[in-house]
Parts: sequence; C-alpha cells; structure tokens
Amino acid sequence: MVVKVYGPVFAATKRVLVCLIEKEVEFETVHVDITKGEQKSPEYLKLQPFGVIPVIQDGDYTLYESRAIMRYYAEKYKSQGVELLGKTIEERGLVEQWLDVEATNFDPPIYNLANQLMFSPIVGITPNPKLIEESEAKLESVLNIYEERLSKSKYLAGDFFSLADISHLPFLDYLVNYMGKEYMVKDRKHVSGWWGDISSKPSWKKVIQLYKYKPPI
Ligand SMILES: N[C@@H](CCC(=O)N[C@@H](CS)C(=O)NCC(=O)O)C(=O)O
Repeated sequence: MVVKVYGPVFAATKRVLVCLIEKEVEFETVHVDITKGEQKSPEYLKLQPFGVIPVIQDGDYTLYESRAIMRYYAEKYKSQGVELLGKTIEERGLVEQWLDVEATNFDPPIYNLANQLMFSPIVGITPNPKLIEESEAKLESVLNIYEERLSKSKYLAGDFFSLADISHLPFLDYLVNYMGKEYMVKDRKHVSGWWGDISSKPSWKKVIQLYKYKPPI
C-alpha cells in the first residue's frame, strides 16, 4: 500500500516526506495549496479537521500532525532504512527532547516569521514589524542555545542523524532561502555547519527537487 501524503510543497509536510524517504517507504502526494485556502475545503476537513497540512492516508489509516506521522513511521519501520530514533533508550530520550524543543521553542518564532515575511503578502495582509522584530529576537536566543549544543555534538540528539534534525529542515530552508535571513544561520559556526550537513542529505535534496516551494508572487 502506497502512503498518500497531502500538501507536499509546504513546510510541515516536508518533514514527513524526508522521514518516509529515509525509511524507504513508498509514497504518492496530493497537492493542497494553502495559499488558496484549499486546506479549509469541506473535503479536506474530513481528513484533517483543524484545516492544516499535512495529513497522510495509509490504506484506511489516517494520521495528521507532522511530528506524530514521523514518529509513527520511524517506529513502524524501525528495522528498515536509516534508524531515526536512536539505538538506545537514552538516545531515544534525547531525540524526543529535541523534537519537543523544535515544536515548542524553535517553531513558534520561525513560523511567525514565515507567515509575516512569506505568506502575509500573498494573502494581502500587511506584515507587522513589531511581531517580526520580536520573533527574530526569540529565534536568535533559541539559535544561541543550538549553537552551544552543536558545539558538543554533531547532530541535535547526539552524534547521529535523527527525527530531531529532520524536523528543523523545512523552516530553516524558509529562513535561509526565502526570508533573506541566512545570516541567522551563517553567523553561528556550529549551527551553520549542522545546516550545511543536514541540508546536503540526499533525502532533503530529493524533497526540494520534487516539491520546491515557488512563491506565487
Ligand atoms: N502542528 C501541525 C502544524 C501544521 C501547519 O501549521 N501547517 C501549515 C503549513 S506549514 C498550514 O497548513 N498552514 C495553513 C493554515 O494554517 O491555514 C503539524 O505539524 O502538522
């Protein structure tokens, strides 16, 4: 059964796609354009009642929330493809810790920045300079903690690539390649090296080659 993944062009879905490629799971994609509000259509809401992407269908099994989907496939196919959850319970704990750090510390400010700088103009909303400034300041402090962490280990959870790293790829891509804020990564030696490494993974390169986000304006 091929996994059906909705909304491949946008950030949260790209986490899922990288995970599926690393786990060697076959998938197909269904386009959902959030800049046109397609994620709020009655048909889509039957699959994802909160009206956001992604959602997956695996036979008659439906699952939403990008990080839950990644955890599900990394566990389901534990002995297939790249191990993304760590080899010991202690490594697993650190993967979970950094996944939560991504969701609760990193994602809110970078999500606000992406909305303000990339998506508000598309839907005719004037960006809010105060929110941009505050979000950038919050993200700076988060990245300072990452810089310290990455000075001690190659990847976030340790010296192995994991879901925690994958989870950061899509919004770092927005930050570096779409928001004009590459300096936030480049100015931090260890964050920069880590970004260079994880964004060179063939799974990520494949995802951006197949599903590159192209701004409509
Ligand atoms: N916690 C959700 C967040 C998903 C999310 O925010 N998706 C964004 C795209 S990256 C979206 O669908 N935005 C459209 C909207 O909010 O209407 C997940 O990780 O799956």
